[in-house]
Amino acid sequence: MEDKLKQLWLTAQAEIAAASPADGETLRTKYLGRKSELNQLLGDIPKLPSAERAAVGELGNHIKAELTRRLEELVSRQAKPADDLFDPTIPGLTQRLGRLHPLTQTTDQLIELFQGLGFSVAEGPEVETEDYNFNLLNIPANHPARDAWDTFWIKPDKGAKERALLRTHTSPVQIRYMQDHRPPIRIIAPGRTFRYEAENATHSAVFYQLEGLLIDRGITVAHLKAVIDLMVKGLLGEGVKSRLRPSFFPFTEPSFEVDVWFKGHWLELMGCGMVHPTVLANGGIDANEFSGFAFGLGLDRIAMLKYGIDDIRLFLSGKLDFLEEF
Ligand code: FA5
Repeated sequence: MEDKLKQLWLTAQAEIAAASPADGETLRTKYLGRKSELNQLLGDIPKLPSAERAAVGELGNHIKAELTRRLEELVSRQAKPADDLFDPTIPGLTQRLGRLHPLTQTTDQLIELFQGLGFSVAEGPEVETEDYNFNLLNIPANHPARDAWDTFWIKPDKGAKERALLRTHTSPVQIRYMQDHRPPIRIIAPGRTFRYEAENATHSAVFYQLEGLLIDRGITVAHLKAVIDLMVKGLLGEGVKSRLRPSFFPFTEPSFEVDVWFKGHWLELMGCGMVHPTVLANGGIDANEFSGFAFGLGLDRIAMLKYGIDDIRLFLSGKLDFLEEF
């Protein structure tokens, strides 16, 4: 009896699973009707020896209850007209659209601005040699100016002739470009830079710079100042206060720092100056014939000003609620 019940259960289950709602009534008669096999088996239970009766009875009732439930479920599927499943008032699933990172937006805007002035975009490697990052920029080993760039050095391969590092600024692109091109030169070079520095609201160990380099005959500080003014105003607005402050960089002479007034204090935005004759010579350019200016601005800093962000660390935090504001 127990085997018969189990066999019946397996057959019924398979048939119900494969059935369509329209078969519901037929199957109910077949498996639960008065003349069904199940009903007959249940009717025979009282004839069993008393030791088996309880267990078989329980199995029989369980199968009956389960078949009833499954058949009801099968029929109820039919009860819903297909149209009910489509509710046009439910809001659609919106696609989450990606967007450009605020630093990318700022970079793109600067590229557009400078392309309008006839500059083109150049690039250089993030892993640099000591020569390009320092020596050829007039910063020899042991020069105190190196202290301005706390450097991530890369463990040298055995037999390597030169030390490698993560570039501390985008200025090496100046030399690389001069070595490959003759003046007139007008380039910008945006890119990622690295410094072994303690991080705070305005300093990050990984940040972005945009280098600018213009070389031609008769270029003076007046040209530099005009371009910087145009850039600051074009990006941050006509009314933005900025100042040029005398400074020192080994690769420019004279050198300046550009500061912008931000939330009650001057924020250092960029370094700049007239390209040092030694640097021109290292790039293969005759300093008697040509002169030029260069600048290196902090892209994170300028994006902070533009969007009113007060902590630089947010840029690389990967926080979606921050990124979705732009
Ligand atoms: C330089 O890196 C020079 N290469 C700039 C330059 C280029 C001068 C060409 C002259 C000619 P400095 O270390 O000051 O300079 O950095 C330039 C700018 O990068 C700073 O003004 C600042 O805006 C940004 N910056 C520097 N350090 C950080 C930092 N840790 N986090 C975020 N921004 C930084």
